[in-house]
Amino acid sequence: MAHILILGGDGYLGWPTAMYFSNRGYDVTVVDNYFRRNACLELDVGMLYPVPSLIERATIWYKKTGKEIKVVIGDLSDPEIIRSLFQGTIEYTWCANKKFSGLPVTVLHYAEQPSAPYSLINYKYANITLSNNLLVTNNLMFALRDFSRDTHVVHIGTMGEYGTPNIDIEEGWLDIEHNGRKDKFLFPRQASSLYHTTKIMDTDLMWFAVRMWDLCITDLMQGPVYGIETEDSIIDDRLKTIFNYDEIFGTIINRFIVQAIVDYPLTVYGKGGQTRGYLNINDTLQCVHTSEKTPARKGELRIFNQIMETFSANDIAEQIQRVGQNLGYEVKINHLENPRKEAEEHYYNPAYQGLIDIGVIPHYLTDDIMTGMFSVVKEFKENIRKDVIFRGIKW
Ligand code: USQ
Repeated sequence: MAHILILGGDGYLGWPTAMYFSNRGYDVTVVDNYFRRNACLELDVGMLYPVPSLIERATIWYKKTGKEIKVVIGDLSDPEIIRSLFQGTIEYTWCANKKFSGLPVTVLHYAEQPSAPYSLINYKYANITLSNNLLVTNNLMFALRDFSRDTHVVHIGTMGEYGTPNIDIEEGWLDIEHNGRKDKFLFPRQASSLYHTTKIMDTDLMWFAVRMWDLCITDLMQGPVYGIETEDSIIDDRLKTIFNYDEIFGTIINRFIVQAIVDYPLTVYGKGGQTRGYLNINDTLQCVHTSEKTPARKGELRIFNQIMETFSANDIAEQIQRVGQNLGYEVKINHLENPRKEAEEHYYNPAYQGLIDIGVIPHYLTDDIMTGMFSVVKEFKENIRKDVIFRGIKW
């Protein structure tokens, strides 16, 4: 069984990824320090439903499927934790069989503070974001250099690295001709939050490690993800992923569906022309799996834009209003003063063919998919707290 190490295995994407690979015959180890849960508690952001601990979830998974997901609770910004995962000296917090799985064939790196608003609450949260995200990535690069240069890394980057330039966005790289000479460089990057800036810095750290030590890395520039259920979570309600609808950790589509259900006018920021590339959580799993099956070459930093379609904030609000009204909700749309500093009307034309070329089949945000999300969220309506939906964290 191929060993997959998932860094950040307790988060919105990490836990569904762990079940997905476990169900498909991989030997999975997850590592997490409960950053997301602790931050949700500290900042009192609420969640759609309580989520069992990682150990409880791995135990439920084992009982239901007979498959083991090994769990390590540890802070990956501590280099010794990452190194021990490669050296075989790690102490598992939970596993059914105590045997070390050996060097990972692939590392999936999700272990980052993922929220733009969190990174701009104040200097303290900015520093937590910078130190966690950069140290984890750097610790991973050195562990690979020292113990396992052939391990393929799949890192979740962000489309936000590119910002919203007035030219077409390529997949990671740009051919440049200057004074009659040609070369290929990382596509120019200009993020509009400190969180997104750490992802630019991650790409730079990984590109350095690839050039110096011939590592093999795939960096997936992902857009905002939506969705709750995955094929693997439907066997038990307690296996559902962490679902946030608050201003800090919730992303726009998930937030708007929750807002529609509790009759909270949809919080479109500013003019609502902000356009991004979106994807279903199930397509995140598919993209990561397809990247894992067709790894980057040694000495290659391979970059894909991981989105399936583009929408403006207004497009999303209008679709949710239409679907919500068909379901009997009275959905209002509100244009709030934008707490973020971002272009509200801009050119946006990213390329996103690379993942399709290696076999990904896109799924789209249809009215049916939205209706399915409404029906899951509705079950937890009583838990929804209106006070956490908008607090106005300013850039
Ligand atoms: N927006 C609203 N109203 C809201 C929430 C968001 O109009 O209530 C707008 C924002 O102003 C922004 C867009 O919707 O223009 C997306 O915002 P978001 O909060 O859904 O996503 P973002 O902050 O960009 O970050 C999310 C994830 C992050 C990931 C990123 C991909 O939290 O981890 O990297 O999406 S991307 O946006 O492509 O950079």
